[in-house]
Amino acid sequence: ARFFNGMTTDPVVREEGDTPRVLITGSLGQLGTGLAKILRTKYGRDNIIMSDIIKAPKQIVESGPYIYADILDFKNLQEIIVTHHIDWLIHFSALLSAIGEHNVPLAMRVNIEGLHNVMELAKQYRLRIFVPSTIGAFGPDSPRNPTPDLCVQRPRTIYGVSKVHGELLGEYYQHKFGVDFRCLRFPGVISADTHPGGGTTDYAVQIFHDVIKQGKFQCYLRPNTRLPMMYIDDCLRSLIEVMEVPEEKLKLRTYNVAAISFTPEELVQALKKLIPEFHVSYHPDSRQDIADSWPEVFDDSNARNDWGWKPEYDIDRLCEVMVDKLQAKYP
Ligand code: AKB
Repeated sequence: ARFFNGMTTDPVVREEGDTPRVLITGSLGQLGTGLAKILRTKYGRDNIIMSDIIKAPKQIVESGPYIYADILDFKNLQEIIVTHHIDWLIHFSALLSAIGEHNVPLAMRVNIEGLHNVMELAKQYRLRIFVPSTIGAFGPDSPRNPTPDLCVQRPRTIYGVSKVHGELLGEYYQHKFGVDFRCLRFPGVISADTHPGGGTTDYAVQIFHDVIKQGKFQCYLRPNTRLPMMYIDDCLRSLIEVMEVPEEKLKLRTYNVAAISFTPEELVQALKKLIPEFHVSYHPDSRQDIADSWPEVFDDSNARNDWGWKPEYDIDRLCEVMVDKLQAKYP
């Protein structure tokens, strides 16, 4: 038996092409439910384990395996990996940018200590691990239009600091221990079925709900604040594509992925093509300072060249699908 991280038994290493068994942490957030649905169709319902620390709604529990997993409890995580024969770990648990600023100690625990736990697990159990990063991993000294993969980062939020730490630690574990770490920097993600929580880009989701339900919207960013954004289907497709790409194609372990960049004003204009009458007012708050330090346009040419990334949703298509879905939800 090989000596492996203090254990004398060989870890079971999955063969390329085997159906992966996947654990998703923080799966009740904005991305987990949609990702689990797609992965279950591809790899089988029971191979995708959703997890979080709160009780899930009935439809989640009925849709496939859902378990309790606390990313701060290393032993609990070890037990889950072993019991469920996990091969891939998709680590979504995190506090987003705006809420992180209001609870820095909690953000440090969840975003940094939690990450340490999952990186160690990936090393011990030879997991392929995905950790999302973000436009928020850049800061006021970064080139903002366009922002390439490799440049000065130096973010000013605890969220951004924890994400740069995640990128660097993952890349370190990859070259030092051979951990199959994969990471994408996502723009603001826009979805109709699930809500983001505590982010700086959330206005671009909220506007659809408020305009459809109340015919008005109050925006916490100035009308000309340009940020990179992406519809959830593009986001989840990029994640699955980067998880499935053969290792030798990955020249980087952390890639920018981009789709659209717009300002609140441009989103309002695009939405007015579908819903001509609604009222918008602008009252910038502390999220404006965060947005002002982030990229305006993301350069994702490495993802496009290395593994064929290509977004499908522009601003008009994004508005059409959001309005269709939310008008059906709030008739
Ligand atoms: C946030 O606004 O904090 C997130 C992000 C861009 O990472 N949506």
